[in-house]
Amino acid sequence: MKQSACGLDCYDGCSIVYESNKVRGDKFHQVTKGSLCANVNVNINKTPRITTPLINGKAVSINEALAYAASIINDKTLLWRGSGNVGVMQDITNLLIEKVGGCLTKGSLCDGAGDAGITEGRGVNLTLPPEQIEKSEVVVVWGRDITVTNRHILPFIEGKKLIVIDPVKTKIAKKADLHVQLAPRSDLYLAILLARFIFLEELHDKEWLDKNAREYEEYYDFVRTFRIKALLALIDTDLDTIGEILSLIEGRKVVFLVGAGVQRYSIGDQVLRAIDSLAALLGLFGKEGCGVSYLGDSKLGFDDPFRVNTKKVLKADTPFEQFESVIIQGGNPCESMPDTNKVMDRLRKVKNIIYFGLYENETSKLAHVVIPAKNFFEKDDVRLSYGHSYVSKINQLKECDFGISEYEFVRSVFNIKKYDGLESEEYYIDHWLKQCEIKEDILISKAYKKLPYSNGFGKDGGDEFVFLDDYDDDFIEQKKLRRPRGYQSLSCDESSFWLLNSKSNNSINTQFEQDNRVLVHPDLNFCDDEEVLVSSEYGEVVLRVKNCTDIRNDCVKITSNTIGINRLTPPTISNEGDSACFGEVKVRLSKLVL
Ligand SMILES: Nc1nc2c(c(=O)[nH]1)N[C@H]1C(S)=C(S)[C@@H](COP(=O)(O)OP(=O)(O)OC[C@H]3O[C@@H](n4cnc5c(=O)[nH]c(N)nc54)[C@H](O)[C@@H]3O)O[C@H]1N2
Ligand SMILES: Nc1nc2c(c(=O)[nH]1)N[C@H]1C(S)=C(S)[C@@H](COP(=O)(O)OP(=O)(O)OC[C@H]3O[C@@H](n4cnc5c(=O)[nH]c(N)nc54)[C@H](O)[C@@H]3O)O[C@H]1N2
Ligand SMILES: [Mo]
Repeated sequence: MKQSACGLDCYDGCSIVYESNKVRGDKFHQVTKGSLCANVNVNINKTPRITTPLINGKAVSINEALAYAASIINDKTLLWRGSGNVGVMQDITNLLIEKVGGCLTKGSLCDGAGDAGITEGRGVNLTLPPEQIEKSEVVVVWGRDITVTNRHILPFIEGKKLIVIDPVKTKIAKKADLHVQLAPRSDLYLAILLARFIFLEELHDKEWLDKNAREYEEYYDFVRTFRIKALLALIDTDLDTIGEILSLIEGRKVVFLVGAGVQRYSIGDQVLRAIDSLAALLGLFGKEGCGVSYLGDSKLGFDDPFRVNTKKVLKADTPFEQFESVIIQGGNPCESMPDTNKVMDRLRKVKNIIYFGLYENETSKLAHVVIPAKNFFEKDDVRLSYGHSYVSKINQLKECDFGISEYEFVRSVFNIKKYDGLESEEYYIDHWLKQCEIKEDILISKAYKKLPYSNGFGKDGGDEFVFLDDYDDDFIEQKKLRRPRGYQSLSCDESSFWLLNSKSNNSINTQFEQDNRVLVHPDLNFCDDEEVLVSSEYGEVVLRVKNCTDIRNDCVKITSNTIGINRLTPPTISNEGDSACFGEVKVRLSKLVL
């Protein structure tokens, strides 16, 4: 029996047990407690792998591919790394890029905007331990599709009062005491409106605020500049619902489980900051059974041996064409980046693309050099998590005679180029492991705090919480929100729909099963399985209709494993955090003329 952990990009970071060629969950793991999802149990094994190295479409040996790669990696090289595997050893390629004077990326396709907002308000983004979630009385699931993306949290919230805030009636919303099916992109305004009523009804925790966030009177002035009626219309809710939310959370131990869904917008940082501000008003930081959980900064507090100082370009809007060679490692930008048409145009201008990955996809098809990688079953690594603070050692469980690990890739290129300075693989793995705390054989991250922010905010504690104090939203007309009269509904016109992004059970982003559906409300009068052209100002894609009463009739929903979804999405970069804004777009639907 061997122990290891799943390396896929997910909150849960399951630890696994391997016995007689079978993978199962580890029932002793503090969070994931034994069950595994289909992705790590089934889908990863049935997805065909790239097994042959290629140079310009011709099969070559791995040594030939590496020699060629080494000859084209230089100071005009960009490394674009995805999150196909979130083990820490993925970042070892930074050392190669530093050595050749190449370029890396900054920002994110994922949680960067929200993370920036959290950092503005709290100073650091600490993970709320699942043990605190378990101690709460009320759980607010806010733009997180937990039955799909974070299912191991479910046992921790069982039996609690449940509020779900999501434009989609998700599986968890169907079980909730209250589902607020708000308009997309209105969470900032909901958080502001709730704060306003908390002040009005004097529900704020003055004792806590006087110690930890003394500027709350200024926040009251700020939230009062918004018109209640305009906010209600924008959120598409009413005063009864606001009252219901407040009566459920008043005086209770409340946890907000905030997901990436609320912040896939230019204002994503403000959304998280407004939600944090709401939590601060209620005094929910640093207390048992309370807090705001978001995707935590898993590397916080660690000395990172792969942190390097290189040039960086945006990850979400990458100027690929400025480079002579581009290495794509553990990612699939031709499907996962926003504005696919622009991404493809830019990548086609690159002389040499090296694809270092597991599966054939739109990105590998464009590559000049293909290098098969090992998956997380086939190499050693260390797994941190953005959902909890437990650390797992990833141990090699299986052999792979065709692929190479990221360490082996870097080692080979160092050898070919006669570079020195690379330590052994064990050295780096140990470097991460030895920084962890060990409690009863369990590895715990440096940043673990039993009660985050109980000593105040900021890097070293002791600071105060900083309320949202500025407001900047170009996408909607601000003056209508703040001017006394003349407000018109800002939701979409009848022929355009918000694009809702979400994840699916049988895929992790673009890995494993793919989809070809657009979910629409039956009000729109499409037939199931009918093909429709979905278009935006950036591009178009033909998808099959699935009627669904769980979504609002001003939205369509497409999951992130749908080929072509990103032909529709904008290259917009969030105001803070350099993040992609997959949700900030309206699409049209047209019947296909036969
Ligand atoms: N099975 C599976 N699990 C995964 C993944 C996967 O692909 N498959 N991906 C992993 C990754 S990379 C990530 S980042 C996490 C992300 O997982 P989550 O944090 O759950 O984020 P999303 O899946 O982006 O969106 C969650 C919810 O946000 C809602 N939403 C969309 N727009 C809005 C809005 O404006 N306001 C509100 N309130 N809600 C909105 C969607 O309807 C959806 O239900 O999941 C991880 N886990
Ligand atoms: N429209 C829309 N687009 C989205 C999202 C959305 O919600 N909507 N979500 C965004 C989010 S949250 C994320 S995190 C990104 C993810 O986007 P990417 O980071 O591009 O991840 P994937 O598309 O899953 O591609 C992962 C690839 O990594 C490779 N891989 C897997 N394991 C390994 C390994 O061990 N080594 C190497 N070398 N390669 C490996 C596989 O070949 C796989 O094709 O997508 C974003 N794109
Ligand atoms: Mo993500």
